[in-house]
Amino acid sequence: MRVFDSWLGNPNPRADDTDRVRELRHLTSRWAGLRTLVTGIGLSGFAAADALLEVGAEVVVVDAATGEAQREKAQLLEVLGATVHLGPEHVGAPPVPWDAFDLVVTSPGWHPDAPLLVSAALAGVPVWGDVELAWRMRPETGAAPWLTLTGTNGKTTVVELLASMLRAAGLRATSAGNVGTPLVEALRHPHAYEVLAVELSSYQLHWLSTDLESSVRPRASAVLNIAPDHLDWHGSLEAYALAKGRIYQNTEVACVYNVADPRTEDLVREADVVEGARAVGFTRGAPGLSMLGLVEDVLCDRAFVEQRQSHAAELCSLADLRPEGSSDPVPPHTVENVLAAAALARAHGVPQVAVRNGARAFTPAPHRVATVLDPARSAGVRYVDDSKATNAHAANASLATFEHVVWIAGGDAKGASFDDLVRAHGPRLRAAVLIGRDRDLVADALRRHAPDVPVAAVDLPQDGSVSDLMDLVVARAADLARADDTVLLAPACASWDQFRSYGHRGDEFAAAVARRFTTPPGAGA
Ligand code: UMA
Repeated sequence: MRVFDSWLGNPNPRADDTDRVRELRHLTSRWAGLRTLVTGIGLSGFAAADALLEVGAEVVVVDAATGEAQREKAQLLEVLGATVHLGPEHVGAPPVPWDAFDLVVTSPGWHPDAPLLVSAALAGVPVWGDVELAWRMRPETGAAPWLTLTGTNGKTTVVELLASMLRAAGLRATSAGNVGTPLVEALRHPHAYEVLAVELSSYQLHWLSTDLESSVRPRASAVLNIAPDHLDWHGSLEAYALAKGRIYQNTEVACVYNVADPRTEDLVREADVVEGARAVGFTRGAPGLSMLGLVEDVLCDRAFVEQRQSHAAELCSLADLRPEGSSDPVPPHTVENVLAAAALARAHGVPQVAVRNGARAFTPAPHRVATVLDPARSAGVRYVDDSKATNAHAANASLATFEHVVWIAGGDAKGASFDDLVRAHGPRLRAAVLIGRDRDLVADALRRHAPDVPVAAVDLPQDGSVSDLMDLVVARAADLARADDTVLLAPACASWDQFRSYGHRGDEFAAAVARRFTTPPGAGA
């Protein structure tokens, strides 16, 4: 047995795959009788246990939680033949000695230093994530190829854009993975998909098999960007980046990287890929050879065209990326997202026209740089909800979209610092309205790097609700804004200190804007 001391830069041990586990390569391998311990009964754990039971494996499931959702799922799995242990007392050590197990399949949210996973490694029992399991459960022939992507921000948007482009090409495609549908579930869909658009988190990438040769082999793969996030889970930015870089491993056709983020290109350079796989960049500038990029207002491809030495193929224009009838500026990161999705789609042979039709058909999920009130109805000021900007990297992208901004920021900073963000955007800030637990961190950065920017701090009123808070925030922002400015909710922080979620925070903002600017029926002149 070999135990990795520094698997992907992570200090936690990891056991190599055993012979019994190494032979599991496709759906018709010898799954029957495989003795598995599944950790977690959430989305991925439930799907993994269900799939394993169907192929005749012996399945034990453990989960620290004992809520109604867990109990219901436990009952279902028990009917199918699993043994389930719920409660914190069951997640510190295996329910029976480790020699009763061949494999642990872990849910991505389990930390690598969870005592159970460390104990499995020390006992020589390999641990896979649900993504590795899904890969090994593909049919031996005719399996749908995977187009995979990861990144600190933009993953969900790009995976949905990619799925839209694949469908526009007439392919039976869906998005799966971190975006919500576990991969094992997508694989078992009764009407098999022809190709999968796969979003992978750094957690999921961490738990790929140590047997790299048999592990996931994407047709094309992309890292969109890398910025500090989830450092508590991975231990360091280096370990986080290395986990992300695993996505390029075994890529067959194209490793897609972000020209503006050299770390992503470095990861391609270090990856062990299938012979013939190419590095393909995407850029908001003019594309070099083997890149997709922007020339004036046209998104074009100089990577997947025959005469790429001298030619670029037109994919779509900026106008195709705006909602029908909208005159909103196209945020720079939207261009990058479309180019990244297009690179993955083109690597799979999707024609130019389908890239354009897929981009046009795509509707972004809410709370992502969404205009909630047209300037014509609010004294020339645009109100924009980017509540999804829960870290500085994401806020950076939306702040870069607008010329003069009244910035609404603050919340749970998750240990981050805001110096770089304020240094980059200070000159275009008209004012800042700050909320939430860590608002002083943002205020301090403003004081250091943009001391002339007026700052208003808004507290939750005593006995008031978050709706009252947002009314005050919008009122302050409206007072500070001038015609042609944008009032931008891009908090650079998580919302949990005051709101249920970033969605809740964005909804409250939009509602407060509507209350302030919508004339009640019958109140008009
Ligand atoms: N649990 C324990 N002990 C632990 C940790 C968790 O018992 O130490 C149990 C919980 O009680 C719960 C279960 O494990 O019952 C949850 O497992 P999980 O956290 O892995 O969550 P799943 O429901 O399986 O969802 C996971 C992804 N969640 C995480 O990575 C945290 C989902 O991504 C993903 O959509 C889903 O698999 C399907 O693939 C969500 C996410 O927040 C959206 N991802 C992070 C992000 O995007 O930043 C990485």
